[in-house]
Amino acid sequence: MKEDILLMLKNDTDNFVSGQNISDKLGVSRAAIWKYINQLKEDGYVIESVSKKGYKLISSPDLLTSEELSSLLNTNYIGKNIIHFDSIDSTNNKAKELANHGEGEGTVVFAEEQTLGRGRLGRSWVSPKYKGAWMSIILRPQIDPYNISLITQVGAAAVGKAMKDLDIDVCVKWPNDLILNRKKVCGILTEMSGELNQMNHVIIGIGINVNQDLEDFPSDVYNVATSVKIEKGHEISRKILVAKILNYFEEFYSDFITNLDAKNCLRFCKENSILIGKEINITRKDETFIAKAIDLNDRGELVVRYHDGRIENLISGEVSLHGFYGLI
Ligand code: BT5
Repeated sequence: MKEDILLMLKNDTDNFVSGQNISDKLGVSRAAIWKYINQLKEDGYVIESVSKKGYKLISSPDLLTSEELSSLLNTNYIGKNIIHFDSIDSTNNKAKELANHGEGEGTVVFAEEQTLGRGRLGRSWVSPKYKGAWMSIILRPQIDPYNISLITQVGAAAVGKAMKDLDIDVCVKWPNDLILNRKKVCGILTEMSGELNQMNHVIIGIGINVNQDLEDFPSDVYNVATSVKIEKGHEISRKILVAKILNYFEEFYSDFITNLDAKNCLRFCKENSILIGKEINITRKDETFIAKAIDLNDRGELVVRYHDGRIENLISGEVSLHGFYGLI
């Protein structure tokens, strides 16, 4: 009901919408409308109420809800169903649970805050309230599980292109990071459920630091992390950024699953790679190897050349720029 009232106000922002009109259209009492209007105000909507005239929407908050995002999306299936939480342990956990219960492809789970945000290999992801974009997309690609790592590249290209549109000069750090001014601004966690040759579902979790200040980062990530706000010097609209990401995501992902062709997104990742052409450290268990990153191949693998001339295609793993003490 709250959403229906909001929609009526959004459809007529130039005028007051009378309580009687809302009541007639939605079949709710005037007292109930008053209650919902107050809830909307608590959510951050600025609504002018004038007796005998009704309600007028003055401004909307920067929330990652379906009401705020749907008019900005031009997708056919990505983000057509948005599930929004004020606070949750991890959007990837929720998306996985929903996917296991049959939730369809393209559903996106958002949370304003994650209390147990996850990185790869059991690491944690700092996700303070209203400051970032913490989201997970449910996918059901009919592809060989062998190609799963390409989905991370699709996500990286979508985030990267969206940021560039907003004049945020990010680089892609294979396999799952976006880097802004030599610090991590976005991390991607792709998780799959399925058998050896049969994919059940894939969850791509994307975490973007948007409007944090330096003090929002705890001391253990302070040196490696940054936000768009820190680097640009001003806040940006999370909903505009997120809508652009989902629009690009559908474009790249559809290309990939319908034509089994990820070359557009791979071209973006390659052209904006922070690693290609540089010496990198490759860490495996407790050992570190030095090699030069020379290419991103059409399976989304990082091609590296060791000092002895040996070439290897890395499927995933821990890499960092040599000489930067693991910072990037
Ligand atoms: C990642 O892991 O970069 C994947 C992060 C994915 C987060 C999203 S948010 C929505 C969805 N739901 C989830 O629960 N997760 C996904 P990894 O490459 O393992 O990097 C993790 C490391 O990054 C940590 O060990 C920290 O050093 C650092 N880190 C933690 N929080 C960070 C932040 N907000 N910004 C930058 N770096 C951070």
